[in-house]
Amino acid sequence: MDFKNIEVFEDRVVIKEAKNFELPHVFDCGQCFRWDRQPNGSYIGVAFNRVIEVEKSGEDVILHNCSEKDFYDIWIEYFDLNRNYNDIKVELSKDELLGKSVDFGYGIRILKQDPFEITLSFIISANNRIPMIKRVIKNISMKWGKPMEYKGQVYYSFPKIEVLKEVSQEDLEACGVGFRGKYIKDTVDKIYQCNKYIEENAHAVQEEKEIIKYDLKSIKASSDDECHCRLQDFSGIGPKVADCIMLFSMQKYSAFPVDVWVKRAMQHFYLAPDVSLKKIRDFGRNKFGELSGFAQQYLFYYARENNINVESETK
Ligand code: 8HG
Repeated sequence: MDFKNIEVFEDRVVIKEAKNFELPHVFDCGQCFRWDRQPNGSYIGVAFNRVIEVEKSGEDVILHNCSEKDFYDIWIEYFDLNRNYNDIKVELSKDELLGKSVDFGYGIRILKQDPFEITLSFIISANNRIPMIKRVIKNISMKWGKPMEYKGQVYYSFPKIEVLKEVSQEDLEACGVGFRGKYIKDTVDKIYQCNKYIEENAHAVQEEKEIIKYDLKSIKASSDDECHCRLQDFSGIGPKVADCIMLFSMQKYSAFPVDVWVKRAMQHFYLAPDVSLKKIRDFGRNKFGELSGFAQQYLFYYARENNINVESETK
C-alpha cells in the first residue's frame, strides 16, 4: 500500500503520506488523455463520470471534489493505491539501464481506467500524436457526454455506449477521428450488440454465439495472451493498441506496447536499430516478465520527455 491513511473533509479527501505518486509522472506518462495540468501544478481530470482535481501538498495528495465513498468505490483502485511501487522499482532497477528510466519517472503509477473508454481512446491513438488524441476525445465527450460543473467550468464525461451507438461515422469524423471513424463505429456496434445479447440471454447457453466474443468483461477476465489476441478481433486494433488497452484498463501487466518511443528506448538501451516491433515486444516481455507493462511505462516517459533519438546517436 502506497499511503498511510486518509483524512476526509466536506469536499475533499486527503491521502496522507502518499508514496510513488508524482502528478506529472502519472498524468503525462502517456497512459491517459483526460487530465490537464493547471497553472498551480495540480491536475483536473474526468473519469468514471466524475470530475476531480488532484493536488500534491508536501507528502500528501489531495483529491478535491471527492467524497469518502467515491474514494473507496473508485479512486483507491483507479490510482492503484494498494500497490507498493517500491517493490516494482527495486526489482526493475536491478537492470542498471532500466534503473535510469525508473529514477527519472519515479512517481509513475499505472491507472486502472475504464475498458470501454480506453478501447476507443487507443483506437484513436493509432498513428496519432498525444495532443491530437486528447483533443479528439474531448470533442467526442463534449458532443455526447454528460456535462458536469466544477469551479465554474463545464467538463464532460466520456459518453455511454447507448449514446455512442446512435452516432454516425460522419459525426465521429467531424470530431477529428479521421480514418478511424469506421473502426470506432464498428467497435461500438460489436460491443453494444454483445452486451445486449448477454443481457437478454443471461440464462441461455451462449458458447456457440460469435457475438459474445466481444464481451469486454470476459476479455478482461481472460489470460494475458488470450486478452491480447481477443482485443485484436476488433477492427482498428493491432498488437500495439491491444497492449495499451490491456495494460491501462485490464490490469494485464505482462503487456509491452511498442510505439516509436519505446522502440527508440529499447534500441537506445538494449537492441540494434533495425529490429522489428514484434521482436522488440518479445524481447521486452522475456526480459521484464510480469512487470513488462511497468517497465514499458518508465521507458516511454523517459524517451518522450528526453526526446531520445536513436538514429542521431548510432550514426
Ligand atoms: O503509454 C504509452 N505507451 C506506448 N507504448 N505507446 C503509447 C502510450 N501512450 C500513447 O499515446 N501511446 C502511443 O504513442 C499512441 C501514439 O501512437 C503514440 C504517441 O506518442
